Amino acid sequence: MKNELIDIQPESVSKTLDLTQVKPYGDTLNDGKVQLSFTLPLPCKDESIEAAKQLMRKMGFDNPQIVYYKELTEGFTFFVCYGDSTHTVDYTKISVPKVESAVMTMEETDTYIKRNIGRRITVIGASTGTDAHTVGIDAIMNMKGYAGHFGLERYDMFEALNLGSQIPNEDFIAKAIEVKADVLLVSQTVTQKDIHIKNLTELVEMLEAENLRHKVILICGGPRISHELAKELGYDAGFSMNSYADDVASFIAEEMNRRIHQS
Ligand code: B12
Repeated sequence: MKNELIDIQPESVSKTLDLTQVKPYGDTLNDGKVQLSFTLPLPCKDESIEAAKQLMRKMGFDNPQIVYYKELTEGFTFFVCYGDSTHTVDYTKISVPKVESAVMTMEETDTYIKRNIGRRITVIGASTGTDAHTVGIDAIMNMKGYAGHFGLERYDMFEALNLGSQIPNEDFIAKAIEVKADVLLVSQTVTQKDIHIKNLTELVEMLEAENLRHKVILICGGPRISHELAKELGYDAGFSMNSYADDVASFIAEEMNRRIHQS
């Protein structure tokens, strides 16, 4: 099966790699080796180690090995295990929805906005709800940037306002109205008990109630956010790990241009 992936693999791999049956790689191709860790609500004893191994087999791992275990607290044991995956996936059948925009440099985006929008774009961002994680939204917005990518505050054509973390949705919307924001950036890191879904959905509902949803570009991001999830929740785009201000800035510029020419 010809695939662009094959072109980047060394010949020794591309000759033997079957993209319709991909499995994890450890020491040798197709050995299926996996390392995983979990905690069982069991005391630290031999029967619990056996329970962990049986669980591994039920999860589809051959040759389960417990390579480390430790009592976390009375009645709870943490395990690090190795096993050989018996499952494979068909890579050729996978298609993942992605943000469809060409990524421009900061200078190119500024020029694009000057030419096509003709004014500065106001962006506000925050980690909303109870989420206290600021590093993600800072990475996208801060002047000094992240991993060699300047944040939106550095761009000539963005007016960027970072509200920080733990911002209730109502305060976020009030500020968006006050500064006449064109774009809302929401960061969500904590996903325990699906709290991110609740926060993100609530924001969309509140924007709709204020008749604002269609007037703004609404973007969310975070380590467990995908573009697909973002769209499902009523956002224009979602960005996950390894995304930078360049990606977001390019999307905003192109989306605003598209909307101007649509109306
Ligand atoms: C630092 C940290 C903290 C710090 C945060 C300090 C701060 N000022 O931010 C403190 C100590 C406060 C903290 C607290 C907690 N944390 Co914490 N924390 C982390 C840690 C170690 C790093 C997160 C981070 O900064 N990543 C770096 C940034 C750059 O990555 P990022 O957020 O993914 O951002 C990138 C993309 O996702 C994207 N992006 C992110 N946001 C946005 C927004 C937009 C609009 C766009 C376009 C893109 C975008 O772009 C960024 C750049 O590429 C992670 C573990 C880890 N190693 O990841 C745990 C982690 C996130 N924390 C976790 C937890 C559970 C908590 C607590 C609940 C712990 C507790 N029981 O108290 C509390 C929650 C507090 C709260 N109310 O939110 C869990 C979350 C699990 C989950 N999925 O829910 C993690 C994964 C640790 C773990 N393995 O359990 N935490």
